[in-house]
Amino acid sequence: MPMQNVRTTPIEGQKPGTSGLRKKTAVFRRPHFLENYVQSIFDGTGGVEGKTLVIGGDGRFFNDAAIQIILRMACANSAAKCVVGQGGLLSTPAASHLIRLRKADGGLILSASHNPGGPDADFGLKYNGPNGGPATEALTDKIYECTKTLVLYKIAAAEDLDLHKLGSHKLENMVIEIVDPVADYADLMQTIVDFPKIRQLFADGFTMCFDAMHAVTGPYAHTVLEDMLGAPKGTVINGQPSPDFGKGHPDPNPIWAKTLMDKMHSADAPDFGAASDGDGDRNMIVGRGAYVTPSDSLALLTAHAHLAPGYRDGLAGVARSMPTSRAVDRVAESLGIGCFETPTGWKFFGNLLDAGKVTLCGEESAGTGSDHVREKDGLWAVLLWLNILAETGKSVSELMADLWKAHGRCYYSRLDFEGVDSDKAMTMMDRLRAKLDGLAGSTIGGLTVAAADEFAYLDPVDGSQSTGQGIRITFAGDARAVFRLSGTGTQGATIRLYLEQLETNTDRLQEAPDAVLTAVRDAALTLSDLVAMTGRSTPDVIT
Ligand code: VG1
Ligand code: CO
Repeated sequence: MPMQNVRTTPIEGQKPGTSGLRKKTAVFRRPHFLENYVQSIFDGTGGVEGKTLVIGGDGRFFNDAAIQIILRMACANSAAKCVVGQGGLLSTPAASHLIRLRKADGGLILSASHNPGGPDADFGLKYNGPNGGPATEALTDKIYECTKTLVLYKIAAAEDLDLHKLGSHKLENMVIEIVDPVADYADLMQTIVDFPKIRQLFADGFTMCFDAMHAVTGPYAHTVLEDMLGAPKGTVINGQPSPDFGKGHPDPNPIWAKTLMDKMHSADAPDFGAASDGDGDRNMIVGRGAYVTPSDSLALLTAHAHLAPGYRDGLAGVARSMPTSRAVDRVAESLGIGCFETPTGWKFFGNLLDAGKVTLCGEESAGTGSDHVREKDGLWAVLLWLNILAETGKSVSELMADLWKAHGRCYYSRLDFEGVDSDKAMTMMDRLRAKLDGLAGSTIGGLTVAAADEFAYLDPVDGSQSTGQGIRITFAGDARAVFRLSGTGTQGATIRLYLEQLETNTDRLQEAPDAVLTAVRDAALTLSDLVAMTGRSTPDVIT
């Protein structure tokens, strides 16, 4: 079989963001674009000769075609073996698990996660290391450097492989093993949560709706919730992965998972609702008439994890991304365990998990996970919730009310201003940054600034530093506003404004979040001059 060395030239803009490289699908399909990036991943990680790679994606448009290209390139670069999810499917957490289970050298995950899919939408690719987690910043920097000097990539001239045929196949000297994407993951879940207990819960009539949003979690949820745990058929909705996610936006939040939200607020709402994103690493939790913010969900899971067999001995510690609310900090303090604050993106949790410093981690964007893999894991979070609901016999709203009574409530909201002119967004951030030093002590709209800085992270495990990770302004009275620019968008800039207000008065734990957050929102908008600077007065998405 002929191996081709293809001459190429560096392609600009192949810098990985918060979670791999994300671009318009049309950009990924341009001549050499994918190939250049894949070769840069191979080169940047020291070559793939003799290595084993795990490959799979969320099933979006171009998933299978991209996998065929990656397989031919892995072969030409002398990889020993590729383990591929059947049909090219692997949820991000399942891929992370498979890398660890097979002791693979790394993996390529094809996904743009919560971004829409299709020929006119988004595509993405990321590299995970042998620990199953996203490449560290040091490694993504190396990959990016390779993209800037690349002049050649290697590819085998071979026919497409049938990705649906389970078992071992050969491409020249490389073995390709096609595996059931769900089986190993489902086995892992049984070692963490109490399946018999949850099965009993469903047998007793507990009702649930899981919205897979036409994305990759569908097959996992059907198998685990309906087949293994006995939830009635129909518990999982939108469970068939589709290349354009049923023309939807596979982002599990109250805006994009509106069908589920409406159902959970209707008269005949089930006991429990959940949704997951394009690649299955995010989760939304909602009780009957009660939406749970991801930050609160992390705090709740931390408080009750010991009820599940996998965490019976307690947690080593917890970690949250900086913009995530400080609800979990308060729970961690009461448990007497460490709580780490990291920059946004799962790659920053990997070292803490590997070093055994933390057991649970989470982000305000609906990512929660634990040390069972090195990615956030949507279905796992749902199962842990079910375990807790089964053990306590309480409803979602009862559990939340108890949590707030014990620790106070961190009212929380995120405002996203999307598709903002990049220069304007940068200028706004630059001006805000320039003001930070003199802010402490000043009063804005009745709130006094307690501290203001730009978050920088010193990794306590390997000593690496990450700067420029978001501007945070805390106010007297336990309010906080955080500004960041998104690193996953594919068009213009997205400004994220995160708002938080702690309330410990037990008479004020059931207020409308919007009303509670008005003061901090107004102060943040005044301080940043966002409206005048960007010409945008209302956010596109509020979660
Ligand atoms: C967003 C979220 C972040 C998450 C990242 C990847 O990043 O805010 O918390 O880790 O997406 O999640 P950004 O830079 O756009 O704010 V996923 O589910 O896209 O892999
Ligand atoms: Co995702």
